[in-house]
Amino acid sequence: MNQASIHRALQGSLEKDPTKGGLERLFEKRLAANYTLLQQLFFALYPESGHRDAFLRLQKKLHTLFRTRSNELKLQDLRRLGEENWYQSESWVGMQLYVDRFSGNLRGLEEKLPYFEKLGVNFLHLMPLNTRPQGPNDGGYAVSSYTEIDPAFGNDGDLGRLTSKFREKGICLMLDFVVNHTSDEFPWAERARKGEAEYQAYYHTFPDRSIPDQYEESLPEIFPETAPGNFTYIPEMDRWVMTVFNPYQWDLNYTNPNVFLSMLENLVLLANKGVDVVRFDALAFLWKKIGTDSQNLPEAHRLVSLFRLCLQVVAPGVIILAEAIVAPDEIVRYFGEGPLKGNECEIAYNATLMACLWNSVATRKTLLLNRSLRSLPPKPDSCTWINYIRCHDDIGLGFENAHIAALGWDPGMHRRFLLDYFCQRLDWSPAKGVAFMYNPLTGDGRITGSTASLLGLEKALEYKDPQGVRDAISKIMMLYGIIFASPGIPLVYAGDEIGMLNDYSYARDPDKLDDSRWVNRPVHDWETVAGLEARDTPASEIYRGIRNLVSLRRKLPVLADQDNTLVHESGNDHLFVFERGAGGADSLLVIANFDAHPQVVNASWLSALGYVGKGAYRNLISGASKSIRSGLLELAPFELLWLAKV
Ligand code: OTU
Repeated sequence: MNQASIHRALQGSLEKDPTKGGLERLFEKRLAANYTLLQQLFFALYPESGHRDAFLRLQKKLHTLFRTRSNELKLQDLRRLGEENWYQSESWVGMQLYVDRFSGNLRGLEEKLPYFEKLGVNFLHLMPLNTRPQGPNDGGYAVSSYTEIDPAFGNDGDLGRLTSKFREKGICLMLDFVVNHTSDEFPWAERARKGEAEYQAYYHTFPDRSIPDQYEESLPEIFPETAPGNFTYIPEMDRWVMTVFNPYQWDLNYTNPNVFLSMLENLVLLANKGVDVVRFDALAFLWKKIGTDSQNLPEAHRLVSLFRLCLQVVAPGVIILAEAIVAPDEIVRYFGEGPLKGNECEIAYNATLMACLWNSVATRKTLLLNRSLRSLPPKPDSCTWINYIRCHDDIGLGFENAHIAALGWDPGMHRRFLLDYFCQRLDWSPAKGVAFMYNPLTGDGRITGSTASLLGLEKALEYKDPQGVRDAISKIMMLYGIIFASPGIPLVYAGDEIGMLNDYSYARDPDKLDDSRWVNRPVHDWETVAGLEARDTPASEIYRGIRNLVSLRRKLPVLADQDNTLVHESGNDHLFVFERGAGGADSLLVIANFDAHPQVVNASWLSALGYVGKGAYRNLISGASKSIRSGLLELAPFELLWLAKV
């Protein structure tokens, strides 16, 4: 039983009109319910002997922040908390987009609401809107204010109007909370640079290289090509500052309780703008320790849980997404463990599924996918996934070497093959991906590129290869059909719904040319959108396919994430087979063929599961029943089936 269920019980007894004193009293009840855990977490991070006053400041701050939250949002909190685990519903379908590249600005986005409604998207991840340096700014992840909107996107009034429209239409809003670092133009950084010791203590700063060098012995590099090392010398203050990401992104020092208290305020002020899901960016990096890789440390988990339990006292209807693109076993830990199980993040990116799907595209086999999914530790029943194919970042090959080796492959060679396959180093590969942070010394590297370009559409159009075009479209629909049927919220990366290809214009922009992730951050192609209904193009076929998946998913309550997923061994290494709601009348069996050749599965097995009867099966995606002429059900190359019980 997690704290959310305690709060649900607490509010159950609320008087009819909660705004009259009820909410105020409810705040006290919520604080009391979380108090013990809050105190344990706080003093575990900031020893009581030296931080009693900071804990008192925390309690006062929570009360003040509660008062800053509007009654409308407080009532939404009550409703959300009352709808137990609302975020696990099959009704959610998400889209991730850059407001400027999709619609110019926030006002432009308001005009695009019909586009989302027509497609069926009701969950929007808007990329960072906050003010950022004018030059390189990591796509907005170099934050110069956590509360001010960059004028390029609009202002608070525009966001306020948009979020109230979202609430009206039942659209869920996710915004980033870049919790690990600020830009070097953030007010705290400016004051640190001017020599104010109080603000130098907001970051990890050092007078010389002795401690940075100790850190470097075990710290990996995130951007080895463009930002080697993890520390940057700042002449104005004659000190080194920790910069795990880019030199203009200064890592915050959470051993300083003032950082936590200030960032908690920034978190609540962000939530009070009408945000429903807060994406904790790079939360794996929050706590640093010499002799470790300073990722996924226990203190980082305690810190995230402390944020979570504080936010819950003030705004229990707002939930947290863990952006932890790390090893599979580590990701699940962001849902909370032990007494913190279900008290850390409600949602996490399913980076393991994403990476394994791309591995299956390259190998046409599903062995690693099945093995990795099977070995994922179970997640708390109050948590769920964001399932995605592509996002604004690179594809990290985040699967375990042990699983690769268990399949008889050499992990190093296999990773090299994947980079060669996706990054245009194998002539026969249809993929047109771009290498990201490739290190020729170690062979390490990541991959970027749009879904359509990575799956062969770009190359097929280039070479006027109709079969290649058909295969690419089938693969796009197969991958999205898998995530639409998977437990969690499917997230469409804006542009994928119309098969947008790589955008190479970044190579002409001095602020972007050394970050190939920009190849997959296109300006939305509204001209293609205008022609979707009229013409029969790859874009219109993909768009109709995605829209069909959205509407199908909404009609299938079995797709809600009720911990009801079973990965089957089909006996065919090219097929990925999983079942939702096994044993129930409304269950769904998903079969995906990753091979370029037809593949078969034993019809008597499917019949025993209840999906083949009288020699036929019902595929919900095509809406048609199909008869089987032999003892085998045949799948075309890259075909995806959603089978209902017959
Ligand atoms: C996250 O990145 C964001 O998604 C990236 O866009 C930012 O560059 C980065 O943080 C810094 O804010 O934190 O858990 O491989 O995919 O760093 C991993 C590069 C992250 C990013 C990775 C990711």
